[in-house]
Amino acid sequence: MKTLNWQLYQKLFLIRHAEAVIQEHYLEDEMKTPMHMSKGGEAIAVGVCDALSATDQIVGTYRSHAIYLAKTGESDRFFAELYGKATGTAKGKAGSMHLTAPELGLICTSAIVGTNIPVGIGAAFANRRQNNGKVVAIFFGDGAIDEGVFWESLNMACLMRLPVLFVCEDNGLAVHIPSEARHGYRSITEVVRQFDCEVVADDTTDVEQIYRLTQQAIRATQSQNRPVFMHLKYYRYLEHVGVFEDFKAGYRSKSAYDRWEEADPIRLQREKLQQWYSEAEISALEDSIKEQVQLSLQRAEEAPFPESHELYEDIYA
Ligand SMILES: Cc1ncc(C[n+]2csc(CCOP(=O)(O)OP(=O)(O)O)c2C)c(N)n1
Ligand SMILES: [Mg+2]
Repeated sequence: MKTLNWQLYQKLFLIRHAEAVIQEHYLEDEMKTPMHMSKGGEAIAVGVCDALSATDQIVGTYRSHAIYLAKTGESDRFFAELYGKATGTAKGKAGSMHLTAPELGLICTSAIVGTNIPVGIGAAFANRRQNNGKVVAIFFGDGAIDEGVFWESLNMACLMRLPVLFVCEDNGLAVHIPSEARHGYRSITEVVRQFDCEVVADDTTDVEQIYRLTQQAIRATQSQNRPVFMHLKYYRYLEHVGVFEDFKAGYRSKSAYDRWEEADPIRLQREKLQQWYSEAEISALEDSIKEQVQLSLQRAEEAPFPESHELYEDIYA
């Protein structure tokens, strides 16, 4: 318990702090990439990614800062990518919306809603053929459910009994449009329950609970030979794209934010740690992460841009 909570908090704090540093520097206009911030949803990324084994695989969306940092724990290549530098995850060509770490199983993230889902199904199919025991976690937002490719992929995964976790990060919004204005059914979990898969649903902000739910989901997909649909709710603290709060934009109220913020995932976990660790120990951990991020930022700023010939390398056409 104690060690697990410490490990999970380390990741949560890294993500929250790295994004705070992005917020601080974004307006300098040196990070030439749209930013879809993870703030508010960190517990889902950390809980799921930490429960996966080192060889399991992940596909994500353009809102994947949290997934990348949770999976890798590193911030040098992350910041370099945001700054468009040669030392970035994709040599500065991909930006915030296409963070990857294939060597650690983070196969792809994609800016086009829903397009990562069939990639995850393909990977799961390959894993099944190779009988290698790997599980694929497919992250997507509630907006991706509105795409036909979600339903086709779910259908194929259930039909082929693939070892997949469908991880729906439901913030109730697609840009500014609430779920109620988009869905012709009352409950996505009730609809998905009609498929041949296990369904897990929770609106917790407790990373430890998400970690345990994911462990159960992994056991279920492996023992039952069928996918698990995980429906996890969170509150998007910031605007759809960009680094600011937008409660005055008129499409949502500050009171909902206040309710979710009371159970903020980072604070919740920090309070748990206080049972076992002194304030000095927790602060020392936070300081070391702040130092890591500061160094990454500095290295990213100082790193070179890719050379012009790079423009034609690592591309398909
Ligand atoms: C196929 C496609 N249609 C529309 C868009 C424009 N778009 C970008 S993000 C987004 C909303 C997606 O919402 P959701 O899947 O819930 O993810 P969230 O941003 O809430 O994390 C839309 C419609 C797109 N990128 N791709
Ligand atoms: Mg959404």
